[in-house]
Amino acid sequence: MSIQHSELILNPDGSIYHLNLRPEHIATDIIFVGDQYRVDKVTKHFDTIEFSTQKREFKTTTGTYKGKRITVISTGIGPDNIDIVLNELDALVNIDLNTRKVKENHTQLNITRIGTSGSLHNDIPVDSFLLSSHGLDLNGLLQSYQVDEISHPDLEEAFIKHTNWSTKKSYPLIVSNGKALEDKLISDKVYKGITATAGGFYGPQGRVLRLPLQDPDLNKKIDSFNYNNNRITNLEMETSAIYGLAKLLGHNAASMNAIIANRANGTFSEDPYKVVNDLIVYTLEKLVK
Ligand code: R1P
Repeated sequence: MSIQHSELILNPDGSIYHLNLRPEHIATDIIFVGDQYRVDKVTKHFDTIEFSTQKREFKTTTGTYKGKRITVISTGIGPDNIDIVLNELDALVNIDLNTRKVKENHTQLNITRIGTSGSLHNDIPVDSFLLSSHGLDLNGLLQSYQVDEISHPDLEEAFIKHTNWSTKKSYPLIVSNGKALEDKLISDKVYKGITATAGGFYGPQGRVLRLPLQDPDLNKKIDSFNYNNNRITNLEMETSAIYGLAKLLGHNAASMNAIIANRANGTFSEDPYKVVNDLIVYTLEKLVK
């Protein structure tokens, strides 16, 4: 069955709607960054650049690092953008854009996020690196899909009980990373834990400026959650969406976090650009090993 023009939208040049990309523009190894200006901070390390484009917040550059073809793409902020980026990247490799039919042979992408994040624990300090073992979906995006096969019911139920999670909020789905990519990226320099992914920066991450929170104690409860030595280490805004959609679409994903804030002791990195640049170099080196 071919996919309708209203569902799979192409631009006049045949590129996919939001990303402005055609299949030949992307590698199978992909790095996601949030900030569009971070794309150049990754690709400045490349040996060659073959292609670059930008539409809205989605800037894409493809080139090689130590001979390996890699695409770097900025996703902007939040899980809603991840829905666009992952579905469109998958369409570029797994749907024939001419016939609009799903290809018989599946292509797997390796997707590594290099992002910033806030630690929830005193013992995970600012300026450290953290790899997300799982994404905890606090934002509800994944509930639009059939997620039973990728969920972790025991962990999720324990989290709901521990936090007295409001039934008015979406179900907190927990999704694991792509193990093959974790094995490539992990080392004793990197903390590991469950990353909670919020759908906003202020209230959804427990920050109060002028608006009172539905549950003012939620961050403390998240901090004290421990189930069979699984603890929730950090908060950001993309990882669960990346992990969930990658799993559902058959791709490998890992999220690397530069810890720039510590929400437990109120500290913020004195040089957040340095830890991000260090994480970029670390991740590129691991990807080519
Ligand atoms: C919020 O300031 C943004 O920073 C974090 C959050 O996930 C959110 O996207 O990551 P990035 O620095 O990768 O964008």
